[in-house]
This record gives sequence, C-alpha cells and structure tokens, in this order.
Amino acid sequence: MFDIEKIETIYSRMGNRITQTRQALQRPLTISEKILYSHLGHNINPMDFERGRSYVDFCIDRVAMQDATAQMALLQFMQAGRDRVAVPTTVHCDHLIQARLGADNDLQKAKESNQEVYDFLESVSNKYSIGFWKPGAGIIHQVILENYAFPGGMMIGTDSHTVNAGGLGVIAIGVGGADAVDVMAGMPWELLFPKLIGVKLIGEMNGWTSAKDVILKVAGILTAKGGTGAILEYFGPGAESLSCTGKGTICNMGAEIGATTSIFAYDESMVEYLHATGRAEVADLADKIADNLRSDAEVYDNPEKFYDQIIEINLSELEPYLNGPFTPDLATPISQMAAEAKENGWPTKVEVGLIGSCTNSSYEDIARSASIAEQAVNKKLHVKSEFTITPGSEQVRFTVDRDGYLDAFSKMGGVVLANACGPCIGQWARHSTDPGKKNTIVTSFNRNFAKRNDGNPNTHAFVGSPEIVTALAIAGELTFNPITDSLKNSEGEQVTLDPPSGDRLPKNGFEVKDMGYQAPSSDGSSVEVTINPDSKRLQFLTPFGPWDGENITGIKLLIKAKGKCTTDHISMAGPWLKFRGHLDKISDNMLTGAVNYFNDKTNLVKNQISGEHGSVPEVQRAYKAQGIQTIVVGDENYGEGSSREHAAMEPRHLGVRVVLVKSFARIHETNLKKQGMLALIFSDKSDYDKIQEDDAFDFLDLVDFSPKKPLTLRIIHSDASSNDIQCEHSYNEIQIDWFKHGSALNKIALENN
Ligand code: MIC
Ligand code: SF4
Repeated sequence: MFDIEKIETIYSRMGNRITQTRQALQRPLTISEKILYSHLGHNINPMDFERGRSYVDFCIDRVAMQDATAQMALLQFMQAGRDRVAVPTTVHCDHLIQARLGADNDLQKAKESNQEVYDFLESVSNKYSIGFWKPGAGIIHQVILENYAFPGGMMIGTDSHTVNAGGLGVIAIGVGGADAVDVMAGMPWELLFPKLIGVKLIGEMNGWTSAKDVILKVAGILTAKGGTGAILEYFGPGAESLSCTGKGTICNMGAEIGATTSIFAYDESMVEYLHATGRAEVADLADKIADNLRSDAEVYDNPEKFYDQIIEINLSELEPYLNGPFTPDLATPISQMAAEAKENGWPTKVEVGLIGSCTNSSYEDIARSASIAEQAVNKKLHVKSEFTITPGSEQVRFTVDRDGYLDAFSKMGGVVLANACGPCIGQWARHSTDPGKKNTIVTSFNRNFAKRNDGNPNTHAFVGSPEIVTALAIAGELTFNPITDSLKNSEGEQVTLDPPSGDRLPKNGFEVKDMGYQAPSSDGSSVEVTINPDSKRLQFLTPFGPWDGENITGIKLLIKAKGKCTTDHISMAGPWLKFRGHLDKISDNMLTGAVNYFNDKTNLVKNQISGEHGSVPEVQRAYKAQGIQTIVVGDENYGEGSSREHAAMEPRHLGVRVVLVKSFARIHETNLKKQGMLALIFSDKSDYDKIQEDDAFDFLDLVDFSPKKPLTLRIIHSDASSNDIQCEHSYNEIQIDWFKHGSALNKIALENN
C-alpha cells in the first residue's frame, strides 16, 4: 500500500483547516471547498476567493504522468535544477502500445519499438525518485484509482482524464507538463478558483442504464465548454447508489465538458472499493474524519444557496445514451437513435464495438458487458461486428480472466487487447481495406473527435456504456435498442437480450501476479540519463528566447482555424505519439487537422511571402526561416480535449507568437502561457470576421502588458486599410513574467541555478 503515512498527516490537519475556513467564510462548505481550502499554499489564509476570478496557490499531494506526456514533462524537469521530485510522483506506460493482434503480441512489439523511450522514462524515474509503472501495468487513471487515490486528496496529472480519481473523492486535475514541473520542483500550483456546479442525482438506475449514461446526459446538457472553470459536485441519493468505479466513469468524462474536475463525497461505495483494493487502512482513517470528506448538511439541504448552477437527473428515468459522432456532447437517447441516424445520414452498420479504456474498464463494467456476451452465445446469436476489449489495469485483467469473463468475450469473437490506451488514442492498426470509408464504430471511450481512433475522418464514432456497446456489436446496428428490439438468431428465432448484470467488485477479491510497478532507487544521484544525439524519438530541449520588451510587429497570419479545433487537430496523436519526446520532429504535425477558414481544407494555408499554398508546418517553417513571427486565429473552445503541451510547444518552437481566439479550453490556455506564448481572446467575438487571409498584425501596447488590461492589435489588410481591435487576456503578474522570460521554465531555472 502506498502513501499511508502521508494520508494520515493530511487527514490530521484537515479538521483544523476546515474549521478555520468555515469561520473565515462564515458559512457551510461543500466537499470541493473543504479539500481546496485544506490544500491552500503555505502562508495563504482562507478567504472567500472569487470563483472564476481569483488565482490561488495550492499544495499538491501527488503527480501522475503518462508516457506520452511524461517525456516532455521530464525533459523540462531535467532543466529545473533539482535532484529529486518534491512530491510523490509516478510515470505510467500506457499510451504507446499499438493494438494490432491482441495483448501479448502487441505488448511485446511495443516494448521493442519503444525501447528507447521506455528506457529513458525508467532511468529518469529512477534518478529523480519517481515510481515507474511498466508497459502492460495498465492505464494511468485506473492504476491511480486502484493504488493512490484517497478521499480528500488533491492531485494533478499530465493527462486530461486525471479527473477520473474524483470517483474516489479526490480533487484531481489534468494539467500540461510544465504545471507538473512546477509541482515536482516543489513550487505551489496555481489554479483559477473554480465555480461550483451541483449535480443532484435522485432515483436509482435500472435495466440497461449505467453510470456512463449519467455523464453522457450531463455532456448533452452542458456541452463541450459548459463545465469550463467549474468543479462538478455530484450528490443526492442517486449518487450514493452508484459504485465507486461508476463514479470514476462519470468524473472521467467531465473532461469532455471542460470541467476543472468532478467529485463525489465519501460514502459506502468508496469504503467497499478501498477494502477491495487492499486499502482497508485508508478507509479506517477516512471513517474517522468522514464529516470532513462530505459537504456540510446545509449544502445538501439547500444546494441552490451554495452552487453557481444546479442540474438534477432522475436515474430511475434515465435512458441509455449514445453521444456523437465527432463530438462527445451530441447526446442521443437510444430510443431516438434510429430517427437521428436517418435524419443525419449516419452510417448505421456498426463495424466495430470497442469497450474498455481508462473510462470504462472496471470489474463491474467488464462483468456486466460479459453478461451480454454470454447471452449472445447462449441465445445462438451471430455476432455481427468486430469487438475489442481493453482492460484498464493488470489487476482488473487478471481478475476478470480468473472469473471467466474474458473467456465469455472470446466465445463471442472478441479480441482482448493490452492493458493500455490502444484504439482510444489512435494506437490501432485497424484492419480495413478502404481506410477512407464512411463507417460507424461504437466505443465505451470518452472522446470521439474526427480521426481520433483510426485516422479516418469519415469514421463516425459514437460513445456509449460498455453494456450498450456490447449489445450494438452483437446486433451490428446503431439503431438497435436492446430495451425494445429483438434479434434473429441462427435458428431463425427472434430473441431479446436481458438487461446486463454483474458484481461491482470481485466476490473472491482482486488478484494479480505482477502489477508492473518498479520503485525508484533511494539514491538516484549516480543514475545517468542519456539521449543518443541521433535519436529520432528524443531530443533535449533548448530554452525558448525571452521577450525583447518591444511591441511585436509585422506578424503574419498563419491560419484562421474554422470551427472545432481540439488538441487532436493541433497536435494529432495516433501515428505522432512516437515523437512526443522530440519537439522538432513532432512539430511537423502542427495544426495539420485544423480547417482553414479560407478554403475549408485541412493542412493547406497561404504562404504570404511566396503567395503559394503549402502545409501548415511547411509554411510556418518558411516564415521562421525569414524571422517572421505569426499568429493563429481560432474559434470557440480552442484547444479542447487533451492536456498535451505539444499543442503549445510546437507553435512556440516554430515561431508562432500569438494565438487569438473566441474562447479557450482551460488546460490549453495555461499551456500556451507556460510556454511564453500570447494567448489572447477577442474582446468582441465578431472581430474574428475581420481577419483576412493576407493580413499582418502589429501590437500597439504590448509594452504595457499588465493584468486585466486588454491589448490593442492592429490588423493591416493587404489593401493597406486597417482595424484596431481589443484583445482580452487572463494573465496575472506571474504569468506575464513567464511571457517576459520566454517560458515559465526559464523562470524556474533562473531561480534554481
Ligand atoms: C487523450 O485522451 O486525448 C490523451 C491522449 O490521454 C491526452 C493526453 C495526451 O495527449 O498524451 C489527454 O487526455 O490529456
Ligand atoms: Fe488513454 Fe484514452 Fe484514457 Fe486518454 S482517454 S488516458 S488515450 S484511455
């Protein structure tokens, strides 16, 4: 068991801090407030911070990083001038394993093809006292839930779905690598004090509905940016009726509505889960301070007084949902899918059903889905779609294998993939004769942006619960509603599927032979970290240059992006994951998925010097060669999705200086600031329409860059006419300093060396 002494210390001080806060604020507190206020940075007194406006420093209990983001985070940490990490930290090898043939084969192949990167991560971990979870151990968020998460804790992770741990009562927040570097270097971590959205769950789920449907419904209500800057707190009798891993699923997908994080208060389901995962001692400690791990009674009695917004969902009436295609907030109740699919022309033949991922790979998910798989075999149904299963951790995989569930899936024709992200992040060698074909897949993952799973822009990915995905894979039809429809079996009879059933936790306990964990050496000072100078996968970083103190002028437009521009559009994953440790190489994917406003094409923009069109990275490199700085213009919720800071570092590396948008997603905005970029927001959104293809830009008052003061940007059109527009920003003093120094890291390095 990890961290028990640390948890004891945290719990022992929580009570006092909460009492002080209640006195200072003169009101009852919600669960998030209790956790946030008991993690305030040193010397910060509790006061009623302005939600959505005050920047506040916090002391973080733990940092987690996955292999695809850890490379860049650790390359930066190595420049920070530290001997070891200041807070407990882990690295998890999960994103780089490609799904091809099945678990054993794929894992072996990944170890060979990623050896250099795994060796690097292992030796850096060893040197700086970081716990290392080897490839095959599982997906970061499941491993965290099973081993490290504890009610009342506060952690950050370099992955947007770090929020998964809210299912076990943690304030867990996804961040870019540079934020992790701050915390690993012993600095407090700064966050815009969040707003609070209360989600009251009443009733109890039944039949085909599962925890996934709660968040699919919430995503439909709040949309992809509706949670921005807020913590979602789930409460009510319905919340208590959910399993701990079901709560994790709900919190996990809170990333899809831009929420800072989501959380459930401590309850019996968490006690059960802590016991089942070998942490009865943590539950005993939590029991002693249980009142501190839940909102005050007054909050539950009159939630409207304490939350900025309240949503109520009756679980007894909740239908299963399918969200998509191309965006996780397009929510369709299963009973309306047939009509919606017809109206929108979505292909209805389901080619592949994929279950698992960090979102839905618990024992309960697998057991319930397996109960559907068993019916397919027993009722002699011919399974129409391909079907894959990605277990979330070796502990879950070992146990569900022991309990016969994996066998049930193979009998239905399913393929068990490695305990890794796999197809969820485009690590999928999909067998297809026509890679551009318009087609439909259904997954129990969380994201479904264009091209994400298989690189094909015409793949329509729908997100549903693993139980529904299994049923749809059997039926082979997106329009199949297992609640009302029947299927013809191999004997020509019409049969129906019974609703799923399965235990929340294994009756005979979890079991595992090798969890895949490697502890660091107690003294890593002699460990040497090397990178081959010819490496195609890794590259030491060179610090970005500081600002010269002048108004930046003569900026050219690189691209005006139209519509949705997620981090998958800015820095695609899948085939590019292998270059996550090599900034120059990965920069060749910069903004290649963004749609150019002027021609509706991806990766084709005008080079203003030559007048020719070229790929975005090519044109940008041409500007860079001539010392011309550029601007990227974007639409709403720019940078939604992943925490990958490559989406900010690539533009910085290639010489983009400004990103000006209608609105930003939180993590991406911070990532841009950390890397010394100017992340600006149109004061008047309609100014977006003023930007033309041949425009140049001058700042008029960047020399006076200061908090809360908009900047003036002059747009100079090709006919020499111009417009002066106002740009808002959310930089505070410290963040302006990052800009001045060239990056946040430059500043830390200066202070430490
Ligand atoms: C994702 O789900 O998009 C990822 C891949 O896990 C990312 C992290 C990354 O890009 O490495 C995330 O969610 O932050
Ligand atoms: Fe991995 Fe997918 Fe989860 Fe991201 S969302 S951590 S890619 S399983």
